[in-house]
Amino acid sequence: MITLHHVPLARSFRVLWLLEELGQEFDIRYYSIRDVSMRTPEFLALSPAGRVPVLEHHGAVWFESGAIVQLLCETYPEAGLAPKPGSVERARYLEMLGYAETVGCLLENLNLNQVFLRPPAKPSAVVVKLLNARLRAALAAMEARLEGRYLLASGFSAADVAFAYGFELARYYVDLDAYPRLMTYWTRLQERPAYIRARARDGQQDIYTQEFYPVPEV
Ligand SMILES: N[C@@H](CCC(=O)N[C@@H](CS)C(=O)NCC(=O)O)C(=O)O
Repeated sequence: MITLHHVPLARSFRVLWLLEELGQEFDIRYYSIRDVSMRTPEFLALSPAGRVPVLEHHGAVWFESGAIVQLLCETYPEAGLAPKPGSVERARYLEMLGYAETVGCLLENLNLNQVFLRPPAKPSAVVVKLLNARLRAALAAMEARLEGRYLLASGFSAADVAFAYGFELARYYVDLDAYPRLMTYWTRLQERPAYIRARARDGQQDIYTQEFYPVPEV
């Protein structure tokens, strides 16, 4: 009844993790960014830009991770993973869902330059340096703002699921030790049973071939 279309270590991990937090039973259909499995007419009928995540949910088909996160929180309100409209923390919560994609898009552009360009094409050192600086600035701003155990003062929420996915991937491009509060927060999230279950189902990633991608020499 619930099927997640997923690429290991991709944004679809947000939905995988949230479904585990919600205690839902679901199947996973695995894809790779490195082949044409997301360019078939069948997949494009589910996801217009040929991207993951897609969630098939009791007959409905949803794409865009931020929308899916929100729809799941609305579908299972008893889990209390999103502040209700009109509540004090609603604005902070929605901001963080959007901010997660600010980070996600920086990572996507770094991936395009540093991971997916094939010779003879070469990444622009200037563009990579700029993207890297923007990623560090986006994380530093969160480092300065994070005061409690989670993004929202009231506790764990779907905003953590959305944002932390990007923080985890930033390790391929920046030194995460520069963000000690975010590191402590991130360690706390990794200890959650639902996160551990989600990681176990994530699959073998075939995106990154290096542990770290330094900025190329200009
Ligand atoms: N804003 C979209 C972005 C989705 C997206 O770009 N997903 C990537 C994986 S992280 C993808 O499917 N890329 C395949 C491609 O670009 O061909 C979301 O949050 O769902």
